[in-house]
Amino acid sequence: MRPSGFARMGWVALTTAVGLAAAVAQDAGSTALQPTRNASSGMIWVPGGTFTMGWDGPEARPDERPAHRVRVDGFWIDQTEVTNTQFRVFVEATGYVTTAERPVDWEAMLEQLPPGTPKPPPELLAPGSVVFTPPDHPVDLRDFSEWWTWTNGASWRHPEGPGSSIEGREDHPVVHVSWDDAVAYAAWAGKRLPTEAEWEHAARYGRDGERFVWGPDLKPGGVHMANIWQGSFPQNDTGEDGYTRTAPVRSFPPNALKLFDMAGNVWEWTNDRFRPDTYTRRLRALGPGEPVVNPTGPATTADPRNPHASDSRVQKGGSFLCHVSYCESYRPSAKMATPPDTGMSHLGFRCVRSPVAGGAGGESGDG
Ligand SMILES: [Ca+2]
Ligand SMILES: [Ca+2]
Repeated sequence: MRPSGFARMGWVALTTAVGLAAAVAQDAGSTALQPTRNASSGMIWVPGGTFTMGWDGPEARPDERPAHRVRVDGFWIDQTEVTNTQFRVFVEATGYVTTAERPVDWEAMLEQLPPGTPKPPPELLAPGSVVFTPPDHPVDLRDFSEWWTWTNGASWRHPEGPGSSIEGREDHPVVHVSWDDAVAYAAWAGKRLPTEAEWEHAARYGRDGERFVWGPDLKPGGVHMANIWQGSFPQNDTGEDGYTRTAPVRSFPPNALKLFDMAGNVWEWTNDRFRPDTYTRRLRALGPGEPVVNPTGPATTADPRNPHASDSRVQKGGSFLCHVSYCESYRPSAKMATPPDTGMSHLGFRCVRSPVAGGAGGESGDG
């Protein structure tokens, strides 16, 4: 069998983090008085506002449609993706062990697989993660197992597997972190993961209704605006933008809010559950002309790529693997969905913080 759709239902590693979680910081005060940058924590204030979420252009996939008006309250957001150095501080302070560093719980994983799936060989249940391994020839783009390989020993410390390390990549985004890992880090830091709406609002800020977070053209004036893929996917990345695989955060121009890598470099976990019909369902419950206010995603998952998964979360922003011929997911409306126990070579995160404690749950009208 293929390694399970790569789902790893491991230990839901919140116990440590919950015990250590700082109370949500009280950056309270009126929005008008909020400073624009919280230098001590590397966060940027995102003013609340109304924006157009989703995309109706010809390149939009069904899960990006229909575009609709959304209003979100103001919040703080990390200026960069969480780096290896930042994640190391968390691990050293807490002793946290990531999902990829733990053996796979076969009984739990079985719940995400078709009934009767045979137990895989022991090496597939040993600690590991899914590593991007480019083939040396053109492949069928419908079969992602052509360029993803389950690799024992791969983790945030060893991004390409045993023998690789993050030495010299201290300021690169951490990768091979599951959603559970990201939530644990956020709780420890007194932060949380963004909703998809918060993430897209911050990404689009000042560029409402544009195709990219910087405007309508992929390379304005010939300048590379994001760490993505050039060449033939997945066998030959020419690295014309300066990087194959991850780049140090802050390597490309920031968006209007001075946020880096809101397009490309690594995908970023959000808190929202995935359904391909989220926006259709959202608008069904709404009167004409009204914006959706602070949406938090559907209460239940339906992920066609992981049909047996009881949970699947949304990622945003695309990655160094995105290319116009394959996914073009460096557009701010694009998204990916992954079970929360899975990490990959191109998947990281950044955190947000509410000015007052916020709640979580399904959107009204969902269920
Ligand atoms: Ca690149
Ligand atoms: Ca990114």
